[in-house]
Formats: sequence, C-alpha cells, structure tokens
Amino acid sequence: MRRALITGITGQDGSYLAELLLAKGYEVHGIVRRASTFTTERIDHIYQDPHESHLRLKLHYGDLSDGTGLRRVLEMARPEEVYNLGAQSHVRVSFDQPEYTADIVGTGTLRLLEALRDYTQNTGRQVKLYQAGSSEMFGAAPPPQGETTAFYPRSPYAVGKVAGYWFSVNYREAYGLFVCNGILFNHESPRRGETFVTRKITRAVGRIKMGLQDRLFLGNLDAKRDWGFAGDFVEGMWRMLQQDEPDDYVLATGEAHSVREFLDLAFAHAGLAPEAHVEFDPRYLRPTEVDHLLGDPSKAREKLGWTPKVGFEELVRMMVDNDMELARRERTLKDAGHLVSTQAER
Ligand code: NDP
Ligand code: GDR
Repeated sequence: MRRALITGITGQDGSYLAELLLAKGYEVHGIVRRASTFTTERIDHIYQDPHESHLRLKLHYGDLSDGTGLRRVLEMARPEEVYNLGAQSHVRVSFDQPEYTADIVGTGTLRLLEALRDYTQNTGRQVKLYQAGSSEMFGAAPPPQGETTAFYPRSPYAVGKVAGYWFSVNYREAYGLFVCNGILFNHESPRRGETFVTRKITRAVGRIKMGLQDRLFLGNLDAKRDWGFAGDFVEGMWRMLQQDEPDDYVLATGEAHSVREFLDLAFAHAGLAPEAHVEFDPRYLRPTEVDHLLGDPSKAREKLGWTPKVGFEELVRMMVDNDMELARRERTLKDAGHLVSTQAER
C-alpha cells in the first residue's frame, strides 16, 4: 500500500487531498497541531475511531516549528509522498504576525526538507515532496504569470513562500531530492476558511438571506484573482508527484475576476442586492496589495494533462448553495432558542 504524509491535513486543501489519496488506495498520515478545541472538522467525515488498527487515515501531532517532531513523524509514517500544505496562510494576518508566518511558511519548509534529507539518506528510500507554493509569490508582477515570471512578493506570507520555493529548488539541486513546487493560484470551496474573501462573502449571503446578519464589511473590491475549485487543484498536486522527474508547475484557471464580480454574482444568486448590505472597512486593506493575478496553466496542461473542471460561476453557486444550507440550519437552531453566534466581523 502506498503511503503519503500531509502537513496541513486539517485545512481546506488537506481535506480534499486526503479524500483523493484514500480513494486511490493510499494509507494517509496527517500532521495535526494540538489545540484546546478540535480542529478536525474538515476531515471528521473520513476519520473514524483511531482505535481500529486497519484504518488508512492516521493522525500525528506535530508542527512545522518543531523539526524534531517532523523527523519522528516521518519515521513513523514512512511515506513515499509528502505534501507540505501546512501554513499560516492568511495574507492580511501575515502583516500582523510576520515573524511567525515566515517561521512556519519559510523556515518550516526548510525543517521539513532537512528532515527528509536525513530520512532518505539513512533509509535509502526515495520520498517525493510536494511544496505548496503560491501565486502570491508573483505579487506585483504584471499578468499573466507563469513558471518563468520573476517573483515580486508583497507580504510577509509571500516572502516566506518565495523562501520555501527556493529552499525546495536548492535541496533538489544540492541533494537530488524529488521536490516539486506547485505555484497555485487561488482555489476555493465550501470548505474555504471563513476569513478569506470568497467564503466571507458566501457565508454572509446565506446569513443575510436567513435574517441572521445584516451587514458585510469588506476592503478592496477591485483586486482581481484567478479563482478555481480546490477539489480540482489537489488532483494537480498529486499528478506532479507521479512524474518521473521533479519540476515546478503553475496551476490556475487562466481567467481572472474582481472581488466585486464575485460579490455581485454571489448576492445575485441569492436574489440579494449587495448595495443594501456591503460596507467598506479599511481594516481589511493590506499595506501592500496584490492587484491582479492571472495564471498561465499551459505547462500543467501539456505535461500533467491537468485542466480544472469547475468554472467561476459554478464555483460561486456551489459556495452560495452550501452556505445557504448552513445558514438555514443556524436559523432553525436560533428559532429553537439555541445560541447562534452573531458573526463577528473578521
Ligand atoms: P488553510 O489555511 O485552509 O490550512 C492550513 C493548514 O496548515 C491547516 O491544516 C493548519 O492547521 C495548518 N497549519 C497552520 N500552522 C501550522 C503549523 N505551525 N504547523 C503545521 N501546520 C500548520 O490553507 P489551504 O488549505 O487553503 O492551503 C494549503 C496550502 O496551500 C497552504 O500552504 C497555503 O499557503 C497554500 N496555498 C493555498 C492557496 C489557496 O488558494 N487555498 C493558493 C496557493 C497556495 P490548523 O487547522 O490547526 O490551523
Ligand atoms: P489572498 O486571498 O490574499 O488572495 O490569498 P483573500 O481571499 O484573503 O483575498 C483576496 C482579495 O480580496 C481582497 N479583499 C478581502 N480579503 C479578505 N480576506 N477579507 C476582506 O474583507 C476583503 N475585502 C477585500 C483582498 O485585499 C485580496 O485582494 C489566498 C490565500 O489562500 C493564500 O494562502 C494563497 O497563497 C493565495 O490565496 C493564492
């Protein structure tokens, strides 16, 4: 049985990737952080009783700040493939927590590479690594952006990702490690974290429709992003590691839309007008913004045979429909006298 290890398994991408690998017959190991509350909501549906020995999904405590722990997990999991998805992944928050973000996103990648270097040397086994790079690394570089576009990062998060990218290239060249950098443009889903703009909008649409919220505060509506569906993108990550040679690939849809377009479409899908609810709040602006990301996915199409299946409008509808249903359930709870949080502004 093939074995894979995922850092960031509790995140949006980690959950879709775990599903994909389990469906392909892998034994999947995931690293989870200790927290005072459960963080496994996105994978609860595939994680059963840990006391059953035959289970193919196994979780280990660990953290990208803790190199010793990463080494120990590698030895326990003995994976053939490792997917490094763990990150403080919020761009705006990275301006509030720059050192922490750089430590996890940049140095955390280095810790994992160091652990892998020793593990492969000591065991003689080859391990393939997927490194989660980001279109944020292009930052202010004019669109369209592809594998040969020079990076111009615009946030501590993006600088950390550029470091992770180059650490990965260096370990590939210096030690012959099989490392692929995926340079992924934004990808969303009903499992997207609720403080990213797409999900923040679709959650608000559902809650406004159900009378649970009235206003939605947003920042810059003019930024343009190349938004795809996370389920399609994890398939591309897996394909990178099935190649004979390691390489770096952009995954994108090749189509960009503004935050305003996303907003208009999401509200229209629920029969709502954004003007009646949306207000500007400068707290959501970034000190340096990324204005326009538009990816060129032709290399991934040609070499990996990868193309995204879900288009922009279908993505918006999928997320709104999901969040309408979620809000409907919240409304039922509220009507039954249970406490439903009043959507703190984030
Ligand atoms: P999420 O924010 O949804 O998930 C991040 C994951 O990383 C969570 O499992 C989180 O754990 C974990 N994590 C956070 N800090 C640490 C740490 N110190 N040590 C170990 N794990 C940690 O991100 P996505 O799923 O959206 O993204 C996956 C990866 O891809 C990230 O690296 C992100 O930067 C990158 N990326 C994402 C894109 C996107 O559009 N989604 C585009 C390009 C790149 P916990 O649940 O405990 O918080
Ligand atoms: P991004 O995603 O920064 O592209 O990073 P996010 O959804 O946070 O922002 C997209 C754009 O929307 C604008 N915006 C707002 N953003 C948030 N979060 N909240 C708001 O209220 C708001 N109003 C306007 C932002 O200014 C920005 O221009 C995501 C993350 O998943 C990264 O980890 C990943 O690397 C990149 O995508 C590719």
